[in-house]
Amino acid sequence: GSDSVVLERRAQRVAPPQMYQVVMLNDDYTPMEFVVVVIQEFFNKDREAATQIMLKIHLDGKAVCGVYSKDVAATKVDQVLDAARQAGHPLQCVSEPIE
Ligand code: NFA
Repeated sequence: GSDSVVLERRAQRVAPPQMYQVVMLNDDYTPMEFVVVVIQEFFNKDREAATQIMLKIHLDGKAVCGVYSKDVAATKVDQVLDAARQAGHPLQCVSEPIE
């Protein structure tokens, strides 16, 4: 009957994809302005939001810059590390599964 149709549709429903947060770490050497520009460029934040995230990293030791699918999060990490290395800064970031 119509109840079994509902149950079958529930059983077929797939789990949502695991999401990953990209966490940026503080260090003593990377200039604040560089961090703000990187957050604006790769995490699609305006200057005000990027500045707030940078200050949270500076004060707390780390902060979440964004939440993405696994592949996109890994690409964000690569982009940040490439930009930091090219500029000669030790800026670090990692992606980690949420929950
Ligand atoms: N702590 C760095 C400084 O004082 C700024 C910084 C912020 C570095 C966020 C890394 C991440 N120049």
